Amino acid sequence: MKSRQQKKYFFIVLLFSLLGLYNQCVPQATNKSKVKTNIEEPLNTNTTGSTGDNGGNGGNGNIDVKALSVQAFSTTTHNITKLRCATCHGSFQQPLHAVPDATQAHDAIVDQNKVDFNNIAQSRMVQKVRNDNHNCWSNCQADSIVIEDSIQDWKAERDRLIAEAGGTVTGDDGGNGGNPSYPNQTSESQVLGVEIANNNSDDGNIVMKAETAMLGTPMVSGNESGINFFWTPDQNGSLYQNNDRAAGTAYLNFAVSQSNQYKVYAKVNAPNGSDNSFHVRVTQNNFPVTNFFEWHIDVTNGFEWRELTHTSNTAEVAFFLAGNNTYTLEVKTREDGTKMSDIVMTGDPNFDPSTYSTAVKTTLTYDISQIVGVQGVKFKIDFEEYDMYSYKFSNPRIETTTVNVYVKNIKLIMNGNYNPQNATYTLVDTVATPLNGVLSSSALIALKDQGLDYDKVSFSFEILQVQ
Ligand SMILES: [Ca+2]
Ligand SMILES: [Ca+2]
Repeated sequence: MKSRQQKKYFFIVLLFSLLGLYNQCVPQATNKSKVKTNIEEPLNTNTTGSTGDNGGNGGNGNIDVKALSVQAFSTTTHNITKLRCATCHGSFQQPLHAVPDATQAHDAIVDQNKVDFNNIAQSRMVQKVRNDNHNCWSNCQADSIVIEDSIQDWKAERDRLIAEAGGTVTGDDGGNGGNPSYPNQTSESQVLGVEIANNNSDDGNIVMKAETAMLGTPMVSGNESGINFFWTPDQNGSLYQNNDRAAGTAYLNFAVSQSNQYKVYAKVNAPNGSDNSFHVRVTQNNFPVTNFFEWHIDVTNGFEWRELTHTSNTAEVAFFLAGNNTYTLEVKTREDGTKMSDIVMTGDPNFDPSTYSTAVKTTLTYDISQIVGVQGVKFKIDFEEYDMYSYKFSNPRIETTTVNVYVKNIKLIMNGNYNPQNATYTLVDTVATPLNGVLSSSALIALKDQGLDYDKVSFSFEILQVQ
């Protein structure tokens, strides 16, 4: 029997599906934040107060800074959101910054750090429109300026009201000013989405996601049941030669750290004998590194993993790539109607795609020399986006070349706060040595707080000292 929570979740998904038919309000990222909020509701109660007015409460005696901020907001940015964003963010779409109630709309922005009063241009509310072209109402650049100006007015008016009430603004947007402090805390990571983009770890398998491909028409992107792919839509049953300029091409850049013989696997949808082939090759600076492989794919049932082969004989393909180089994988349409999703290039002869997670992984690295008092000591932990709602952390380790380090009770701090649900590494009680710095073999699955575009993490250690 379904629990009440499951029914509620199902209803939300259904609601979003229906709404998605009528408007553009339901991009993936926001959809998940809606669901996340429902899951996490009980957890947020302790953070609301601490982030408060971006740390602006300190030292103002009995002046209610937040009330003044709401008052200022109601005559500035709130007018814009009510006018331009209410269709979605005024009713069902988190953050609810366009609802009629000024306090609720204000808190939706402030408590989720959508505005940075110290750097208004960098505020998520501005960036979302300026860089992400998020539901602009006219020209995205112009619209982002309207939002930016309104936030400037909001801040100026708020500060004026505070001054009028006899206070001063202190610790304005000190970020974590109101957050609790934790022992032996590392610096914060960058926003996790940036960490992933900058620091793709290489475990010998190179993952390429369809959604990162640069596409030349008639190759286009698509999404089915959450699976991103590219394809040339099946139109005239066309069959293209590999030198046909009319064929669509997907270009995927990748970096190789280790020299090796590489094989290629891809998750493909090849439903029948006329929709089941690609041309594939590797290039470097537009020069071919391999010839084109003519990949005839065994017909699939939906998306399935297949290994790249050559010609209708399906000869096995492996090719040498030199390490410390960047390359491009070119996937060219042969038969239209064939779809390609995730791709893995592997130097592992025993690679098994069915058990491999194509989530893009990265390693978070923290310099902890200041904490332990010895130069060159680092704390590292692998990170990936686990699913729509959660992150996965694994393989926490200390990198030390000269000293042993005693490590006890590690806490994951997300956006300045520790969530007791993320207690996996609090059990750590071990000594890391230059030969073996592994701290735990367990993985920690942590609920997202505000998503890849916002969340930053640091770590705290009850004990972290040279032994
Ligand atoms: Ca076809
Ligand atoms: Ca065929």
